Amino acid sequence: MSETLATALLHALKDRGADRIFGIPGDFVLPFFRVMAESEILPWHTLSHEPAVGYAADAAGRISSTLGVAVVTYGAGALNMVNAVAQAYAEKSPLVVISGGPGAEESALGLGLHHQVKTLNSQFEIFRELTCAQSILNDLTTAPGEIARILDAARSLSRPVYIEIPRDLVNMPCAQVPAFAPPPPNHDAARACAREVMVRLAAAKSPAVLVGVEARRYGLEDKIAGLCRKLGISVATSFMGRGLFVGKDLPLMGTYLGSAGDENIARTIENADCLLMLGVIVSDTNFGVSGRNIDMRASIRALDRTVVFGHHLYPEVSLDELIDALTELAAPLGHAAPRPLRDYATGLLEDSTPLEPSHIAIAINDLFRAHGPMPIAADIGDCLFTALEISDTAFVAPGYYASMGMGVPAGLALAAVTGKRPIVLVGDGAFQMTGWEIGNCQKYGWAPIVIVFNNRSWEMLRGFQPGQKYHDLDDWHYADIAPSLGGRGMRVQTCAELKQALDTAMADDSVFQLIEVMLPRGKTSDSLARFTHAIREISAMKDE
Ligand code: S1T
Ligand code: MG
Repeated sequence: MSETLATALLHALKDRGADRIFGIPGDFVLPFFRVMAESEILPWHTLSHEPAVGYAADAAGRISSTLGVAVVTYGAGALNMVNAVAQAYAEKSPLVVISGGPGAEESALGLGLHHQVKTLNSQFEIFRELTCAQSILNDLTTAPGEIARILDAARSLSRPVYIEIPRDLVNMPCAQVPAFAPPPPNHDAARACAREVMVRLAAAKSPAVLVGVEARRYGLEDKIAGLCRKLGISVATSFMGRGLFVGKDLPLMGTYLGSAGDENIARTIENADCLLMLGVIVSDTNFGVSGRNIDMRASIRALDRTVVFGHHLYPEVSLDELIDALTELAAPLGHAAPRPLRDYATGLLEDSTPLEPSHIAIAINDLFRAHGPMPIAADIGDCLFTALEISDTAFVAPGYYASMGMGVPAGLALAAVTGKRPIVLVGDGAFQMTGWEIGNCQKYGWAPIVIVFNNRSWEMLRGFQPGQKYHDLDDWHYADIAPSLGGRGMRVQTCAELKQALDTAMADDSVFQLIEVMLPRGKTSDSLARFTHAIREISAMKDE
């Protein structure tokens, strides 16, 4: 099949599992955008602002353990997406950034080009800091190999990558891109490593397993569930790992959130005398509120293709290979059956009780009981902590880099990728950033249920720093805006009104449903209250 540079890139994305593209055109990327649209190699969606394009493409990759793809123009487009790509890097999401770029002739004019920053290479240099591999495809003979190198890095390292495609080469003939070539297996090292892990687990009195985002990024949830069943020891997910193992046969304890979360889980993880961490990002949000510092020397950390034991490590052992080698060796470790799952509150009273955040979690738990679980996208803010009180379901949220604005775009991506109706949990502050993207639902027939936690505040910040007026936001009446964006809006104040609004929303999947939940300033979910209390305790101890 004769390829052009554009079709070779699009076919290579599809061959490596990319499911769709999110983008916004601009003159430097119009030639590529046209091929993307007319070739129909991958479905594509345009949104309204590049931060949302980055968030949606990132979420599309996360929810299906594959590559997310964002296509933007040079300068104003790509640089508008820097924060979303940074988030993808920090949270190990394999987001492919494709930016149009200036052609050879115009680059040689010696004029400053529109959308150019300092030099024509500035954008490339900026993205070098946010990605694990980068290339400007300005040589058609090397382009196929370059595309393979970049996309394979995204797949293997599960980090964002950057490709700049000069607009004058888009339709030039180009050879096919070689098929995905994963790094060569390292079976001996994986087996040696697995033997050492098993020796340590068998010698431990209270071993435990903590699972993080790499389990999803590399599609290993089934394998890890099978390993944990064989070992028969307690398993929890990290905060970032919320939403893993949904529907899998695994006695999962729940999400570890230190002293801000379930104390059973905190005790099991923090007192483990051998903690096996599989794909866990060692970050402050995953461990920052630990009741006691987890002794990392007694832990085994498999992340970023390296397995670290205290003071020595096994390099170049993929999580996949380690799990396979462990599963071969694993046998029951003779511990008591892992503790059962936490049960989640249900039975919201349909009365005139004024709403508080935790009521939203109960109402959604009731909804899932009646209609089955729905995928959830959560933004940053109390909505993310409220989500910890919701029963397990497919879940996407920026729990580490913690940029606001991902909730609604991620919800659109969940609708597009899963074909299921998602629930979006978003605070009023975050909704003011990217909430308007729900106006794009009508052209794609998406009908998320968007729950806006309207506390007229940047409430999470008020918890860290009480008493400042700048945490107050005005009441923008978001429900009233919904119809002009193509959906339905309902504003609720009481538990009965919330229940009614959710029933109404479930009954109409023809358009998006925005439920604006009025919440008092100063009142947060139980989970966030524990989190900010723990943060204040820890900083108070440091000040002593
Ligand atoms: N800007 C962006 C893009 N991301 C952020 N995380 C912040 C600023 C800082 C920040 C928070 S939480 C928060 C801000 C501004 C307030 C969120 O307000 P809202 O969405 O209404 O949620 P809630 O009222 O439930 O807090 C984190 C700590 O960095
Ligand atoms: Mg708020």
